[in-house]
Amino acid sequence: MGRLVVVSNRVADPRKAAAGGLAVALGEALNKTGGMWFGWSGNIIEGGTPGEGELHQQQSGPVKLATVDLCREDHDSYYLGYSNGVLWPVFHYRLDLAHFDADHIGGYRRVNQLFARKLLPLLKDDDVIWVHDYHLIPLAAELRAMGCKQKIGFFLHIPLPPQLILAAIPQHEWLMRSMFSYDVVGLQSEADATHFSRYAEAEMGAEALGEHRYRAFGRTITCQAFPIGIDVDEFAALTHAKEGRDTYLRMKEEYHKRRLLLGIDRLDYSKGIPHRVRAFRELLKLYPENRDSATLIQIASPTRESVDAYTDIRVELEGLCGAINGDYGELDWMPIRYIHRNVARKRVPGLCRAAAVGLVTPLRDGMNLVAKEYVAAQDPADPGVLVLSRFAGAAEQMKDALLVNPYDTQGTAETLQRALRMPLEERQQRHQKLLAGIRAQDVHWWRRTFLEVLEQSGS
Ligand code: ADQ
Repeated sequence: MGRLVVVSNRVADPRKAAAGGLAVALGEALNKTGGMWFGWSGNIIEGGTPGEGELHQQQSGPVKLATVDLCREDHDSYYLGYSNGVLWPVFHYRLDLAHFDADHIGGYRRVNQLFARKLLPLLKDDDVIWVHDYHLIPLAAELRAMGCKQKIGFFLHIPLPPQLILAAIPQHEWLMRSMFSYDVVGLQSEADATHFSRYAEAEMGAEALGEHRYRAFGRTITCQAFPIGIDVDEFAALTHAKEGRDTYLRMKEEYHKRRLLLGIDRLDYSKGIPHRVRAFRELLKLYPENRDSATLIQIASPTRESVDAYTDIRVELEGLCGAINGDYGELDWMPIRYIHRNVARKRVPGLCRAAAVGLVTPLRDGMNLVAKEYVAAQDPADPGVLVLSRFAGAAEQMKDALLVNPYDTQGTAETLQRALRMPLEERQQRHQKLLAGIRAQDVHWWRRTFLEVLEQSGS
């Protein structure tokens, strides 16, 4: 295989300790091939010229990090306006939260063209390019228009919604057509792959050739599910490392009389956090014995705070947690500990291990890695129970979790009660199966499989 070139909105230095599983897994492949990671630098240039941006290049071991600055206008329309104000809500089935502002599409196109212009001269003939996520859907089309002949793959980390939801985006035909400039389009779940296939056949008259291959606009592409995983061994090792262990012991000491339920998410409306908190309130109401034993710890890290919908969800959640603590709290017990901060990555495994129940209840999620992290961190001899939304991509693989419909408050509360009371033997059996599943399809499997299919593709 030639050199791997990864392109994503943000670039992570794979050698930095804070890098998560994805950066580490891609970093491994980049290290092997002496590749390049290309994306936005994170710099916003006030008063800069739209469509222009300085390129920075830096070597990190064998990997080249190449990044481009964005001017304020481009950043606001490409990143805040179109990527996070249109694509993120619509792809998470939230048409009500989408703002279809005609100015934003211009910025989205401009930045994709800028990336293509800056990337093209850095490419070698036998490079294999792997583009990530919704910010960069038209990148391959822009690169092809400039003469790029290399293999280009695309992986969408978020869900791909059904045809009639996608069709609400005024530029849906242009967006979906641009996927045909890739050689391989990777999606998180079989459900997403079905949505692609229906859209491609119904809206674009694509011909399904079998074995995940589709032909339209004079090109043949492969589109299939490659469910992303985590680095299970790395995560389990972090559970036993100093910070993981210290966190676990501290939690056990602090909450020795309590059963912990844990939620860890970015504070995003797709994660269903208020629904989860309402289900917890229902648990306290329906099963009062939990009032002096259960505690919900909800850690929600700040994200995209300059998009209005994110301010709204924060206000809603704070009101809800305050009300429940006011209604049910005692002098020596608060039912909910809500923390609006990021927790250091090395502490997350210890937190997960200390929790009797892991709550992963998004309203819609491409995959959700926290579900897999929770399982990886458990003590196999006395594992906790994963309560997982059927609307997370992870639910397709993790059938041995307790699956819930997060919109059904009472049903979720009943499942929480079941999780809290589950006998040891059943917990062990479920955990064993879940662990085997996330091991078989871990992040290395994901990267290998995607790159093999990309390597073998040819149109
Ligand atoms: P995200 O929406 O960011 O990712 P997720 O898959 O849950 O969601 O990954 C979040 C990561 O950040 C996990 O590793 C988690 O431990 C960590 N994290 C979250 N909140 C944290 C907090 N408060 N403190 C510390 N760490 C925190 C997108 C898609 C997902 C898809 C991934 C990968 O939306 O569906 O699974 O990409 O493809």
